[in-house]
Amino acid sequence: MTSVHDLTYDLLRGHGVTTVFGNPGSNELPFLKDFPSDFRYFLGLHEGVAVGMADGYAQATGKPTLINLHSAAGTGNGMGALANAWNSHTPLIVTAGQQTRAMVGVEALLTNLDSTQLPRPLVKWSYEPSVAQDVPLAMSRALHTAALPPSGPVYLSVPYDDWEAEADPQSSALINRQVRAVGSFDGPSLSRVVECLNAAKNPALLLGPEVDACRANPLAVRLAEKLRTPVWAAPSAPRCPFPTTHPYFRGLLPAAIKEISAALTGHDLILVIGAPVFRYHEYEPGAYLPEGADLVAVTSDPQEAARAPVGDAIVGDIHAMLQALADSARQSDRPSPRPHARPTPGKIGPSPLSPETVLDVLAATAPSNAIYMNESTSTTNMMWQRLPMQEPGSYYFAAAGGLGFAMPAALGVQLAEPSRRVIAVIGDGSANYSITALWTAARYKIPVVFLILKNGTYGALRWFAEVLKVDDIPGLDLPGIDFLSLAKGYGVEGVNAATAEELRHALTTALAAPTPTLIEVATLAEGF
Ligand code: TZD
Ligand code: CA
Repeated sequence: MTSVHDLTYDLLRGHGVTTVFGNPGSNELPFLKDFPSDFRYFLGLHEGVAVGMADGYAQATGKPTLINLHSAAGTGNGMGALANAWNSHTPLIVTAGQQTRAMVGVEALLTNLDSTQLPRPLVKWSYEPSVAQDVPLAMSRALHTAALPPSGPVYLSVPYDDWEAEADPQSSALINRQVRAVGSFDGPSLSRVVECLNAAKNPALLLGPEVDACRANPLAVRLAEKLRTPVWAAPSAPRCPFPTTHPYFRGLLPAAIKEISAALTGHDLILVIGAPVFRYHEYEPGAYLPEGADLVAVTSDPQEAARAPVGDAIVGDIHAMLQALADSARQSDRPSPRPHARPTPGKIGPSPLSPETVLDVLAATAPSNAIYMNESTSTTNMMWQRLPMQEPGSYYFAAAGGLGFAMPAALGVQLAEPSRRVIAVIGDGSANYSITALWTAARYKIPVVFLILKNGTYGALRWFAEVLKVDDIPGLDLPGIDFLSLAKGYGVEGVNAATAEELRHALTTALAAPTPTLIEVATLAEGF
């Protein structure tokens, strides 16, 4: 006989899902038993780390990724990270062990009460099989559902006695099933967009994370060069869809209604690809679009299309639609957009360094194909301006703004991209939400460089307090955190860099090392 356990592993193997991120408990041991030697398990010491690692891994590979968490409490600890995964359309299969069926009714310890409700609304689908023989079908459905557009997390709760049950022999048909979504423009909708582009006097291109997620960045460059339009990254973009070094690139759009209109003034057509319209943050009411502008959005997400307050939208496969647009757009003969002014270099003064200087040193020292994880909240704009991000998959940021993403996601991205170097730029506040990621980095020798910008405060919240015109906020300062001791405690090499020269040296050494390094650098709490 084949057990539900073995058949499920065969199914996962058949889908190429042989990497598991998790944190186990007693309910999960029957799933993890006899762990096959061709599978890898990465232990996170907190569920936010397990989900964050899986999020990074899934985003960088573009493939559904399996997470195994402990019942209700484990799921709860992972929910903050799940908010980010939901917003970035990350295909995650979050599994959690349920109590054994015979004891769910009496609510024994570790029963996951209303298990399918728990992760909502941050999952596309949530399920607990009614009988053990349904587990392989449920896992198969989870794999396909997570991957189908718009991709996203799903949740599967499995009573632990199900794993040793006998599988339905017919379930083996699931192993090789393929499910695909196709969908580009039909003729009329493509012609309409192309006609709008041809008729526009001064179009603008706004690109979102989905362009990077399907590695369509070179197509975006082709389209922009044909149209000769300036290009912005969509507000709050958690990935980098266009080379930041390209002369047409204008940077990250602000995330306020009024400021977006101001930045786009003068454009009569705004083409948005692979982003919601828009991911706003600070509230500054105003017109959604500049006077006289039309907007067309292309997205894989029907909800994003439906909820946009302005413009038309077309839902389909981003890569296919961008390809069609790049092929069909007419080569414009308008003058090329003027190259965007480069930021002035940060002043190299004594310690503490300005964040601009830190980023300039980083840009000058890191390899050109480095991958940057950003969780330094007050320096996000500076990163878009100063870091050369040229290849697809060069930048990741928490898509829901939930802190605790970048340190573990850095590990997942580094595992997915062993030939590139991952540098996580982390604020001294953000570093604490998933600090145990350091242990996982050391344990599995994942050579991420963690660059901690220590300005002693929640800098972005100080800025936001000014936006909201509120004073006397308690709890915004963070004195007295010693990141070198934390690094030591978790087994990671830690080094302090006080000057630009020390930072350059520390980065060079860290980037040559086969193991992780934490670099702590004191920075000025200003510049935003
Ligand atoms: N908790 C979680 C899970 N996510 C959040 N986004 C916040 C709290 C609120 N928050 C922000 O949105 S930014 C920020 C907080 C606490 C400050 C982060 O401080 P930092 O970076 O030191 O990491 P800066 O550069 O000093 O802002
Ligand atoms: Ca800080």
